[in-house]
Amino acid sequence: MSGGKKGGFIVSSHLQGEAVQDWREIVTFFSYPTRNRDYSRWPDKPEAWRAVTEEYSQKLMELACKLLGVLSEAMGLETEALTKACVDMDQKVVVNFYPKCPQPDLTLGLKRHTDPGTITLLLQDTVGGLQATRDNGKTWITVQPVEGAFVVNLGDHGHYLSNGRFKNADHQAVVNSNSSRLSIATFQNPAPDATVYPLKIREGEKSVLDEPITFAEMYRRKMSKDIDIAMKKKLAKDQLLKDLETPKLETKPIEEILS
Ligand SMILES: O=C(O)CCC(=O)C(=O)O
Ligand SMILES: [Fe+2]
Repeated sequence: MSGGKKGGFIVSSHLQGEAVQDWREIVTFFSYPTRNRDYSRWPDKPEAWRAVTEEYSQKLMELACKLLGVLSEAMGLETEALTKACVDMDQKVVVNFYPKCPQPDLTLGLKRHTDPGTITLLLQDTVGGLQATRDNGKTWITVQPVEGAFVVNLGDHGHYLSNGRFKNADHQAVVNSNSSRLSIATFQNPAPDATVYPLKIREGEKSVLDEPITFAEMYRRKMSKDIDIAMKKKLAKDQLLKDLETPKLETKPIEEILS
């Protein structure tokens, strides 16, 4: 299998030119809409994998829609409002494998980010490593694994549709030197041409978006911002390495030199 837009096996980070790559391997596949299923990129072993995965995808799609129904009602909208705004719901499953890392302080399994889509359901094993921040990265809270439970994350799309009422979770995954870790993230996203704009703006509120845009455009802007940040970090790191390599001229007080 190969990586890329249609799914497959990918080692490490997806952003080109990053100074520090993610310490993870992923298998990803697109499960909804069903016409997007490219079975040639789905693992063919073990044999039951495809049937189990299809059932899992369907069950998670149902659960995600149920949760979006509850959130729509919490916004004072009809139950189907959020799923309707997604037009044709898209689902992508990502199996994250984080190998043991001999020097976990030097890297991250998955760098800090928000998920771009509407709602993510994450199943994690008992190792733990998912962290979230509410104060822009000053402190991190570990999301303790609960066996058989899903972590529910709202993504950027969910954030915009609710006009910021539902926060997009700012999160990362750390690695450790004792055990490898596995998590399965199931992302529910809107169709690429779905409109991104708050469904309801309450009195006295300002829209979090200046104008309606498509989800494809929202994603493009997010990626170009991420690539820009990655490039700046890489430049800063290269400069630091260059500075460290340049021999330093010893500075002495003038009296010492003249004495
Ligand atoms: O592995 C985790 O705990 C986080 C995974 C995640 O955030 C993602 O795949 O977007
Ligand atoms: Fe994530």
